[in-house]
Amino acid sequence: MTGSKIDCSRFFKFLTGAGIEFFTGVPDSLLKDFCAYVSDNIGCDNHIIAANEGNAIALGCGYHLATGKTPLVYMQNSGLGNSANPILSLADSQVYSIPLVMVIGWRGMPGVKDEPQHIKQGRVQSVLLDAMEIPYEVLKPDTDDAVSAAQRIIDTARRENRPAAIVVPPGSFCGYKLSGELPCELPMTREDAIGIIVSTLEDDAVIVSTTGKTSRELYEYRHGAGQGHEKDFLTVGSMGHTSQIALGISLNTNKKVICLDGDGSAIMHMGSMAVNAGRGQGNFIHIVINNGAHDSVGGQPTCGFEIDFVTVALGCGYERAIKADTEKSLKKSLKTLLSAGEGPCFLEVRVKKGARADLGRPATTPVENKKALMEFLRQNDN
Ligand SMILES: Cc1ncc(C[n+]2csc(CCOP(=O)(O)OP(=O)(O)O)c2C)c(N)n1
Repeated sequence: MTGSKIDCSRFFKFLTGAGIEFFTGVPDSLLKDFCAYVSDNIGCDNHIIAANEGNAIALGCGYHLATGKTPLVYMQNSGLGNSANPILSLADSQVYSIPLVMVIGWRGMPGVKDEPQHIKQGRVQSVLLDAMEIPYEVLKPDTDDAVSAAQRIIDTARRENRPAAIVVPPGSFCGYKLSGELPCELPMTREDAIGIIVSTLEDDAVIVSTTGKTSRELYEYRHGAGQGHEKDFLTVGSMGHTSQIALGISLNTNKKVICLDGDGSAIMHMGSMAVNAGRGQGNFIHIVINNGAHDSVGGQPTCGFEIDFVTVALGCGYERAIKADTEKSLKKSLKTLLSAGEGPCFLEVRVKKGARADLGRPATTPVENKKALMEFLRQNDN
């Protein structure tokens, strides 16, 4: 039967029937229906949402070493960079030669409208896969076709003991909604928290905001308040690197620099917290808005609610670290941190997941954003 989309249930049943029983990766909006289906239909021991895509490749390799079986590693194509090292120096056929099946969401596919941070990645994706000598097939939006392509890729991965990839264009999978989500008691949304934070800051504070809806909500807040965007750096791509951008700015300005991070993003490159703590100064405030999820790409869970960010921050050596989960405690925490002393500070804000359905996207380009911020920093630090 020919359909116009891939049926998650049939595709998943095919994969498990073909002996693919372990799934790991970092979520992508193009794969959200498939990943939700996997979450609902396989035990959590066999589906692990990894901190970053390189970790997912390594986790899959460990699974293979212990079981001899073939893992599946899913990611957005922006995760290819994170995974290049373990693909080439661990799983590659000239190193440990490990069979694994990658499922890659094709953001920025040529001919399909997408955001600036995805355009180049989407255009060079095939070149990157070719350069890494990863055999791949692009899925067609039809279940039978997708199953045949996946079968060929699994066969290649196993026959040649190497990573091989299935590339997924936008809109390939039929819709599937994760079942059994528990209601969240937390009163604030991310957007509420952003509004409170921005309206509490000193006028000349600089904000570096993380990838996904945080940057979109910050942009809309400024717009709605009739403010310009020159004090904000929107990290539209480069997930997980926001706090290092903020650190780099903060070490070279007298202004307060606020990193608005997400839990998924902070966890993706959590090692940067150790560097922030060691090198950041009193003008650096790292705020993690923790909704326990990769909300921007479908709300898949992170371990954000299972870990204690404040303890991690204090253990790394931030001068102060506090947690807030209500409007009142957020305002109080901000007051404390904004008047704090010498060293870098940390704030975890726990919120419920979710965003407005009509949330817009920045109308300015990344280069316009960069120029305006650089001009603001230059003029105001003189
Ligand atoms: C390297 C990389 N992997 C995956 C993505 C896709 N992605 C964009 S935003 C996002 C979720 C971010 O989660 P979090 O930081 O917790 O913020 P939230 O969306 O929950 O506000 C993901 C996975 C990406 N942009 N880059």
